[in-house]
Amino acid sequence: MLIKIHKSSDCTASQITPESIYLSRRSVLGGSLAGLAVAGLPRIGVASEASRYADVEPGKAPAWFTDKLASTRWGAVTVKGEAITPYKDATHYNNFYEFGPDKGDPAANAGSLKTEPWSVVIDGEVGKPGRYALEDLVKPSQFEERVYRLRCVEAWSMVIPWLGFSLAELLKRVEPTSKARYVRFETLKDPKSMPGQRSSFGLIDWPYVEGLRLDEAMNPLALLAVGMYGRELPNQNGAPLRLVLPWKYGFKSIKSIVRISLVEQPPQTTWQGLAPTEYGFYANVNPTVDHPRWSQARERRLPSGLFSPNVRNTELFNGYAEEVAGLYEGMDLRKNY
Ligand SMILES: Nc1nc2c(c(=O)[nH]1)N[C@H]1C(S)=C(S)[C@@H](COP(=O)(O)O)O[C@H]1N2
Ligand SMILES: [Mo]
Repeated sequence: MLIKIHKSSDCTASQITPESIYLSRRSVLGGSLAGLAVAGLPRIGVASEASRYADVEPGKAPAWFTDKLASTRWGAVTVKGEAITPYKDATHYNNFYEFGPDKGDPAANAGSLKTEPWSVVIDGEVGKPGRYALEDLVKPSQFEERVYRLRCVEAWSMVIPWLGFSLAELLKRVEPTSKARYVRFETLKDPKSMPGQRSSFGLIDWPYVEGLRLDEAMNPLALLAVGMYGRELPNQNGAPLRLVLPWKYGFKSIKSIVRISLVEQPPQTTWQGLAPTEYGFYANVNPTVDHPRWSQARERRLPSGLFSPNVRNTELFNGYAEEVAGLYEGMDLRKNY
């Protein structure tokens, strides 16, 4: 994302994806956000939930996570007729610069991240500020499985089944004041466990910061994820808590969140700070507004290889226009990129 143009070597990980994984890919049919919610399954362990996805190794999940699985709404949101990306690709082709600049670095290095105990500070323009233990944040929330497209600004994409809860629901609970207009999110800063923060890869001013307008944050599509593929989030995907905004470029979906602040002014975000002409505050997926160094009209859907590049057209708002276009009515999307 920084300075790299795509190389064909970027595809290596997906080219060696074993055939068993291709065969176990399922295509999921279903409704939209308001659509079908599959009834909660009887209470079973995390291992059997993970086996909903044949290619997933179950992890050792904390109690606050396993306890919620019993009442999870499985398949609450799905993508019609598009295959779910193999777990191996979703967990070994990552951007998480805290663990290094290359796609394989997060999987190789994120083991050092200590996700338990974890707490999140909620502050700024809220009636109920505080430092919340993750289990307390999660306890009142309804877990849902939502299958979303993820479109990176680098023109590759995946389809991922997330597990999480509505950001709007959490924000309402902490009672934003009438002055709150934006939400600012911050990732953990811990150079001891995050090699990217102590390396000479010094362009980023840590911690990683992202932001949304309050009405965007209140959109029902905005998800706080704690899991994917029926199990808890692997560290490289942003454990234990990350944002997922399927209508925006992937860099808005900030990982390993330690702070959520309700603020009056638009927050300065990491990528805007680095290259304001390339990465805007809104970063809505838009095939008609090119990145200054490449086209955004098309995307490589992973797994994508040299001989089957799996290229498709990019859709406005990544296919979620029905849900989010109203947020941007009257705005010039070319100026507000
Ligand atoms: N803290 C943090 N969050 C981050 C990033 C990062 O480098 N640091 N990369 C972003 C980018 S560019 C993308 S495309 C997505 C990738 O999410 P995934 O690895 O789970 O697919 O995470 C986003 N969130
Ligand atoms: Mo990205």
